[in-house]
Parts: sequence; C-alpha cells; structure tokens
Amino acid sequence: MMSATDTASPALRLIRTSSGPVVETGGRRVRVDGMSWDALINHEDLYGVLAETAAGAPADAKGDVRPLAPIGSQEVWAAGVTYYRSRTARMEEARDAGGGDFYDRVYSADRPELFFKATARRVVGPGDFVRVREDSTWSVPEPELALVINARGRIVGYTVGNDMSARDIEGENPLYLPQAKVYTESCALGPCVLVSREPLPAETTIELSVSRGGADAFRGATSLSAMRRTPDELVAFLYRENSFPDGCVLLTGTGIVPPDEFTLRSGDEVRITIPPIGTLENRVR
Ligand code: DO4
Ligand code: MG
Repeated sequence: MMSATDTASPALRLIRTSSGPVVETGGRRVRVDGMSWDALINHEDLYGVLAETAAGAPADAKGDVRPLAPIGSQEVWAAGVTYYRSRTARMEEARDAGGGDFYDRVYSADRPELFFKATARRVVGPGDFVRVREDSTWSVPEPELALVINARGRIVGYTVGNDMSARDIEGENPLYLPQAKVYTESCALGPCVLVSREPLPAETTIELSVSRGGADAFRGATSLSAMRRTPDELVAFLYRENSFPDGCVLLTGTGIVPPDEFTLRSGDEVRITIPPIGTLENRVR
C-alpha cells in the first residue's frame, strides 16, 4: 500500500487560518485564494486544486498562519467501540448499570455505533482549551483519527481528534451518552487536514500523552491496525439515509483508555500525535 507521504503523491496539509485556507507542502506554506473552507472540502478534486496552488506560487504565505480548528459548516460525528480496548473499558465502567453487554454486542455487530458529537461551535483548535464538565469527576481524552468527508461521502483527508468524554456519566447509564460526550469545548480537531488520495497505512500510530506539572501523567499508543472497522465502512453507515450538504467530520473511535484511577485535571496538557498528520495540543480547564 502506498503511504500518504509517498513522493509520487506528496503529502499536502490543508491548514485553516484566520485569513483563509493555506496549503503546506515540502516545508512551504501557500495561501489558497478565492475559496472558502466549505467549497474546498467539497471540491471535486481537492488534492488537484491544492497541488496546483502549491506549484504555482513561489512565495511563502504572509500574515497569520496559526492553525485554527479545521472545520467550517460541517457537523462532527463519532464512531464508538471500534477497538477492543474501548469495548472492555466501557463494559467495566458500566458494571453497576447492568454489565454493558451492549458494548460487546456493538463491537462485533455489523452495524457500528455512530453518534452525533459536535457542531463546529463546540469544537476547539490547536492550542485552545478543552473542557472537563464541572459535574464529572472522571473524564478522559479520547485520541482518535478523524476523517474529513465531502458531501458525496468521499474521504478527502484526515485530521487528529479528541473526543473528550465523561466516563462517570456514560457509565451511570448509557442513555446519558449525549451528556457525557456533547458539551462546550468537548471536541478538539487539528492541526491540519492531511489531504491524500491514498488511505492511511494500517501501521499508522496514534499516540497520547498527558502532562501534569511538567511530568507524564499518562502515555499510551495504538495503531490503525487495531481498529475493527475500516474508515470506508464507517462512512457508508454514516451516509446511509443521511445527507451532509457541507460534508462531515467523523471521529473513528478510541483505542487508548487510561487506567480507571486516571482522570483529567485542570491545567493538564493533552498531546495527540498521528504521523504524518501532526500533533494536536490542548490544555484542559
Ligand atoms: O459507546 C460509547 C462511546 C464510545 C467511544 O466514544 C469510543 O469508543 O471512542
Ligand atoms: Mg470516542
């Protein structure tokens, strides 16, 4: 399988900035003039447009190129229990609510778990704060590969996502899932969209570190090969009987769950890395 960084189709990173979209390739950043974020994501040939823009402009982009959350009018949805680790951790956390046999069943069922995660307004970008709910005493980051999908249901790129989750609220009753998952600053995306014509290789890793007072509070890693479902399969279910006129972002589930005694605290620094996309860094409040 070709890698997203193969020289035959060089990696293109699309960055959303306060002064418009910017494409980064080979260490150069070039402004993509005259197109909105939504129009770009839904363009017939996003890779072609970006490659042409990058080739035609000799100079680096001037002005503010600080990355914002790579999202326009898209909704964010999420898949759940796509890794064995997530299935097992959730069955344990739901012990008092009846054992969580539904997590086991959804892990192996044909139909995946898909839920609404956030509107763009609830999403934060690189360097912004993510939030722990005040009424939660057990919250974790969920580091996930995020698919950027156009209105026609085609995956056009990949970004890094954090599906912040209140484990105590979800564990008390599965019907509380929307409250455990959907709240202000409950989702982080960034730092860019890796635009690729090739799927990401199965050996691509997802790495999480949480630093507290300068020391590691938690570190973990997984790889896409541990995911039980394929991105295409998740997208096919998401777009079944559902339309997304501006496209959509889909988080693909977590394979990293810290031990039960771990909860996020205010001031923690969360870093999620997916080479070759980059690192998404956020502080907790
Ligand atoms: O089943 C609840 C949510 C699962 C989830 O967010 C995940 O597995 O990442
Ligand atoms: Mg998740």
